[in-house]
Amino acid sequence: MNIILSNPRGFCAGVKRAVLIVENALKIYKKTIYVKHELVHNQYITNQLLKKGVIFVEKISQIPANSIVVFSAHGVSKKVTEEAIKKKLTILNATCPLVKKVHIEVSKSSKKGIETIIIGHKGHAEIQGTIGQYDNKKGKIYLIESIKDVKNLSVKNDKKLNFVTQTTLSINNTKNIISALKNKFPKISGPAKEDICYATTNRQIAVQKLSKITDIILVVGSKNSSNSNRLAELGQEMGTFTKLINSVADIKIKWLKNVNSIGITAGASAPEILVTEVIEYLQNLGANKPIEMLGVQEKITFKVPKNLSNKKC
Ligand code: 2E7
Ligand code: F3S
Repeated sequence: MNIILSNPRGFCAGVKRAVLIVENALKIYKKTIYVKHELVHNQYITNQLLKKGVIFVEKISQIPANSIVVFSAHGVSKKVTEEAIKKKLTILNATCPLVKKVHIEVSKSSKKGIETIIIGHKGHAEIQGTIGQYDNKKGKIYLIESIKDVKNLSVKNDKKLNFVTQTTLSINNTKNIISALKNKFPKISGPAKEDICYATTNRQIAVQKLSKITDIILVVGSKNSSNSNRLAELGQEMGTFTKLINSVADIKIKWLKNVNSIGITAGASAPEILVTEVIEYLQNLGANKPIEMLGVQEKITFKVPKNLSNKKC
């Protein structure tokens, strides 16, 4: 059995930055660090931080006044920021800079009263944060998830309309939704393509390539991780048996029957240690030394806020 490792895989620059923000905050402040939502959607990372004393909360009301709060990489609404300020919390913002960019777009549209359409998954933390940048009561922001939603959507003024997207969507699916939007609202403005980030794009391109040379793909990532789910969906759509696994413990031996070539990738929030554990397990079953599939080299880095470190991550 051959093991082929997807490239790129695993941590993106936004996740590296978010993890470093919390780790540095723990060292610098030597106080309880509260994190609003899961810092990133990965059970292993969450458990590691819990062990270090981090407290995860869903609401600002759960945090005592004057404490330190880290906003998760997925970003928060304006209301949440205001609530945190009101409570005199020290805010360490781990919102990914690529999400921040989308926030700025929505905020600009809101100020101008331009109706905005957001393509994304209802209930996801990033979507809640991005929708929450639109606070103009006269204008409106509409969430759509599918082409069917485009058909059912009606806006007040289709001459002044903008769209944005979640950063971790399926490239193919989003392309089709945007085409439908542009057909229905020819005057709509938005990003040149979409707001899907470089890491999501690169991992999807790689998994597509991986699916052509493997019998089965294991995607390391947690169940609530949007970008990891999109990788698993894509592998399956490409016709390769693909499973999303939280860790090596999720692997079922029956999946490996008659398999010659097994592909492994990891979502943007999944640490490499989990991939290593999967490789070790497969090698114990007799698999060959893993082969790294060639792919795009990612050079993007994001700085952590100055008060936490000058280091790049
Ligand atoms: C923030 C953003 O934590 P994740 O699994 O998040 P998703 O959005 O994929 O559920 O991955 C890293 C990440 C991706 N996007 C963090 Cl906005
Ligand atoms: Fe940011 Fe994309 Fe990662 S939005 S957190 S670089 S998956």
